[in-house]
Amino acid sequence: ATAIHRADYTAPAYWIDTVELVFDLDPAKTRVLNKMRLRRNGDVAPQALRLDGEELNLARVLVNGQGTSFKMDGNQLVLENLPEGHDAFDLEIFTTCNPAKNTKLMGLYVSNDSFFTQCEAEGFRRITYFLDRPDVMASYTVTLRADKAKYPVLLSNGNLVEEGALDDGRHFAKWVDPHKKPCYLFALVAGQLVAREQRIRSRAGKDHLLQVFVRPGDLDKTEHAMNSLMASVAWDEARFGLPLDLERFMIVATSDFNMGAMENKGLNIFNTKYVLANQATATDADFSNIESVVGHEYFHNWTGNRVTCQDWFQLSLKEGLTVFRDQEFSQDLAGSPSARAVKRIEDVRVLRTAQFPEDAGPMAHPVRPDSYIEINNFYTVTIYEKGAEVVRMMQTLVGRDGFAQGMKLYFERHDGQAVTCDDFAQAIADANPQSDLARLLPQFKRWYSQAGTPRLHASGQYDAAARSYTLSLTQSCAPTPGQAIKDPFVIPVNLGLLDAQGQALPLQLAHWNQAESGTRTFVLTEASETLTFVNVDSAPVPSILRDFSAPVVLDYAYTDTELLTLLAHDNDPFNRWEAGQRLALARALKAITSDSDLANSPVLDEAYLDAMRQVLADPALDAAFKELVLTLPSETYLAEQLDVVDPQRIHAVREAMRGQLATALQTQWQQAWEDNRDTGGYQPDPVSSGRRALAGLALTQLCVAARRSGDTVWPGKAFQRFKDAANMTDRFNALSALVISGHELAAPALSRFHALFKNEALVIDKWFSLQAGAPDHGGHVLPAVRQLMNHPDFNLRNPNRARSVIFSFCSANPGAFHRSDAAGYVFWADRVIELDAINPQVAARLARALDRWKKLAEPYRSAAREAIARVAAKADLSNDVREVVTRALA
Ligand code: BAL
Ligand code: ZN
Repeated sequence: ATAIHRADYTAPAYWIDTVELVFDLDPAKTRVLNKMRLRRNGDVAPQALRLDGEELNLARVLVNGQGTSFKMDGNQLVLENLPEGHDAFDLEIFTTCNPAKNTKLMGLYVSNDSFFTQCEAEGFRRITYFLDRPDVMASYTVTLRADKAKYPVLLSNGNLVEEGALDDGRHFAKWVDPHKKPCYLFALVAGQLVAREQRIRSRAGKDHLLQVFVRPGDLDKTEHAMNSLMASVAWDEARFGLPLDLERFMIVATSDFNMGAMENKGLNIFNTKYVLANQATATDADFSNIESVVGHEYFHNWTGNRVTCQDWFQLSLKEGLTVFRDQEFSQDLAGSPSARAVKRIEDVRVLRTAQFPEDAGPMAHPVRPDSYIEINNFYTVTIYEKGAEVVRMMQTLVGRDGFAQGMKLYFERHDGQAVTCDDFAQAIADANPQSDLARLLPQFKRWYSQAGTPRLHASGQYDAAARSYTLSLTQSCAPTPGQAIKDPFVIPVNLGLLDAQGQALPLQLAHWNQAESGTRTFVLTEASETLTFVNVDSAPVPSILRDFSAPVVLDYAYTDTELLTLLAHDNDPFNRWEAGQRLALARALKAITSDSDLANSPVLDEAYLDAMRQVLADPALDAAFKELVLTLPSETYLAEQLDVVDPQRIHAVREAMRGQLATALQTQWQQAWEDNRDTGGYQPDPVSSGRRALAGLALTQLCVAARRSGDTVWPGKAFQRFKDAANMTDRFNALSALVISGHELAAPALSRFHALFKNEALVIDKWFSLQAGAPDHGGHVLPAVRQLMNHPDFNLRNPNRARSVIFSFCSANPGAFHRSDAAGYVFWADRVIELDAINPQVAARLARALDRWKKLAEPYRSAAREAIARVAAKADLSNDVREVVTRALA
């Protein structure tokens, strides 16, 4: 496989104006008749038409109704004898494919006896020969024909214009999409489905039909998805003036899906995980994920579908922007400043534990990559989450209203087009000509072109005599593969100053005429800059990067006293939480890098424990916030702070910290449990879900403390709670408390849980995942995982199930995965190879689990390298896995 380079982009040699597709749906042999109207692109030198196709059987090609010569060049169908000149011509292609055998879940496939499609990025070529690239936008008419009894529901994009009966018990439906679209947004669904329906009238007075299709029996789990969809429609109109542009908007859920969901025009196809929820089967986290994914896919209707990407290098144009929009949506729905901050902290946690490692590893790539081998490998946290941070920084630089103006200009300029990240940034800047963004645009765009996480080094000096405080800021960014030197970024740094008592100090720079209290944004553009604040009455504690105003690592040598002040008083909740994390991090790193005996030298000191006691007992703080502060930095996050990683030491230290926190705060945990255990009738709102989260953490900690002391009361209470719980969140938290604390009651609870939910696939995923992700006690997890793979409910072909067992172990359980006997890595290599033969996209995700192998201490490092090399030595790997392992070994 060869790399594709962004610099090689050329416009298509042909345009496809209309597409008429007729499908005769049959699991083993589906016939696809594709009639297109094409014309040459006059801007490009005359050349053959090269259509992409994959795993298709070609039966017929007609040009203007006549047979024609053609040849195959690899996977491309090449037509050289096409009509000359610029008149449009008809091209008719008849192919068949085998959806039942399609285990890659790209293109047209069968799941639970229904047909689904997934075309992004390059799945449409598995349905018919086509110019499978996002800058070719066509009008689609789609006719579906199938057996009526087996496939009573026939759906495609747009509006249903005709339906009726055919011979032999078959029927048909004809759909016309009123909007032009790239083929990656094509979709069809056929099967036995039922729908929750909702009619809505928009602000603009238009009527729409919203539908959520699921398998019969799941209808009672669709209310939340429908509510989320209605909220999304209302939000996009209110915040950005973007209305729903379709009479009908459909969501369909399938249990076999590579991704979370897909924004096909008017016919979103979702992983069931992000649709189905009721209080008995779904947790608060599920409810919240559904809200944001439903929002995300809906928001793509404008950011992605109305304006799409010129080429796949621009993927973040739609993904970064749409993640930013779904984050803002969730924050706006959350309401209170505290609930907004909780959402922000959760988003930053994802960025720092998943994207920062990616940016520092072998797969590091800019938000707008310059090359790829397999585009499926670039649906990454960098494109999505870092891309969203880049958009967020633009909003910070132009203000919320300025950003809305920029969006307006973007759509005025580009509606109906396939464009680039540059076009987006230009529109936001042009709508705000006086802004820092407009002034600094070329430099700002380094966020698109340079990979790697910048480090922001800050140091402060107070001059009591001059009543001035000097803050020096220096930025740097380590090399990433293919990019040795980085130029300075534009870094918006939100700043505040506190005095020693935690009171906000006015901020006045020497050249600013006015002092301001609260937060000011300083825009760092040079490698190093110094700020001098005047009229500062006492030595300040700086609160830097408030609300995480840029995706950077902040180095500042905070003292404990300073961090305790910030934790207790900062009025920026993000930095308040961050101070607590820094206190824990410093202690963890000290213990990890020493060879102290953890049994005899406690990791946590009284100052830290007391600060945590105060947080837990503080009546002014929300439960959700307390839960975040009391949650220790993850093992993955701890590993990222170290040059050499001993995963077992990290695991042991973190477990020791957890145990200490459990025991030392027992009284407060009990109080937190008592105060929050009963949240009344179930509502998935931020306040009650925060209370359930804190109660859940408290119960786990009480069980952990009990394990240390030998007490059986709390495990008994957890078991009781597990049995009595009125909702899945409380039930699952109680089950987790038993599993995490390693209590013997975990086993009967797990069997009972399985028996209760054996018919609920998504709940059984949780059951698998909890066991594969459990803290390792003496190496028990890997054998348990092997057993789980032999469980009758395990199915490697179902991505959710594969993820629930294999990914939960390899990617989310470092303490169990990184074994000194290398058995975890052997297991990983076997699974990557096994999965690759079934579903390369899922296999390549799993392959990423060893991205950071070079940081590992021996013996892990050599063993990991050997495992990766074993995978790489396999001759018939997919491009997906080959690209990941080749880069890992480079
Ligand atoms: N476009 C792929 C799925 C998503 O990001 O919405
Ligand atoms: Zn998306």
